[in-house]
Amino acid sequence: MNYEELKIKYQKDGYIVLENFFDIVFINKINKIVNDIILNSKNINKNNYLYDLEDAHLQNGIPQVRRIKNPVEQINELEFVIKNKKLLQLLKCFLGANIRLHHSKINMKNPILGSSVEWHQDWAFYPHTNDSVLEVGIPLANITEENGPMLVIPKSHKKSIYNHHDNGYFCGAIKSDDIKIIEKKIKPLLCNIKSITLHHAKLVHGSNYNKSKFKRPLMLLGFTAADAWPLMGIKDYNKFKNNIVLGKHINEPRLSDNHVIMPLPVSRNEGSIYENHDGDFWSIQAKFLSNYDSALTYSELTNFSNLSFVHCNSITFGLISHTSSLPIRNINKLGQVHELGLSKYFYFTILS
Ligand SMILES: O=C(O)CCC(=O)C(=O)O
Repeated sequence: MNYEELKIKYQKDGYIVLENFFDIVFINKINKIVNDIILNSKNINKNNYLYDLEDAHLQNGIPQVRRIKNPVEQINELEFVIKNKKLLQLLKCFLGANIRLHHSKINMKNPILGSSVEWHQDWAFYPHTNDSVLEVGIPLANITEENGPMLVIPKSHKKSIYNHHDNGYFCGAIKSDDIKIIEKKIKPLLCNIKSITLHHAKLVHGSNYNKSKFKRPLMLLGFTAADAWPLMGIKDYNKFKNNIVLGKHINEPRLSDNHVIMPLPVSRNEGSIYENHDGDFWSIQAKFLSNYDSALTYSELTNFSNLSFVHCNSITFGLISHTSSLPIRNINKLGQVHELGLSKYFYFTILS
């Protein structure tokens, strides 16, 4: 397919995947720099301007970086990525002759721990005066079903702009009631290293946690047409001007008819998309045992406990409801796990 045909596909579906776009030398160069950034995270123990850390960071001395923030803007050696001629040529076809870098990030998605990303539209985070806004994905490893590929809802960029608020505050995630309707047509963006993905800022997307033994680093670069101006304003005008990667700065924003819900007021615990949900959560698992005389054991429940308290954020209470009349063995080793077994029901029955 030539770029014009790809553009038609992108306009129709809201995303495209291009296999073998870069050569391996280009990707290896990025990976070498990224590995050094990860190694340097050994010196820090809380989130800062560059690092968004998993809760398990430095447990057993192992760095667990969730996201590298604005790497291209902050690490000079990575500038070559946004200067790549082939990439700029492709973007020119999609966004026109004048293009601005909006942001960059690398989501590391480490084995087992790598966090999921809730369903969202990038447009909800950074609405602009027009929707010539997209994000490029550069996988820094092969992306498979198991390691938490980005999931997209094809054609959703042409439908609604969803509310990304929780209790009146912007939380960066679509409400679960809305998701029940849109989640039906999920498409995982599986691709090999050297590929590139493009998705429209209004496309609904998210991703699961990494179930594999392999990390899934994904570099994401947000670009806009230079005449798309951010509705949330410009903090640093010089930086805004300097972020032009192709063509020239344009001081006359193009206005187009778009539905916008402002990402305001900001979340009370302002942080990345991984952290913005307010309040805390419970995790619940129901276990049916045909023999109610056999007790559930610690080893049968370690996955539940790990997923709840190591992998997820903000889960404060884990509940196992089961059909054994005996208590769970060694439940105290499972963290904040509590049980509601048959003995409790018998107790309620006798009392009532
Ligand atoms: O890392 C992913 O799989 C999804 C990334 C994403 O949508 C985001 O960071 O906004």
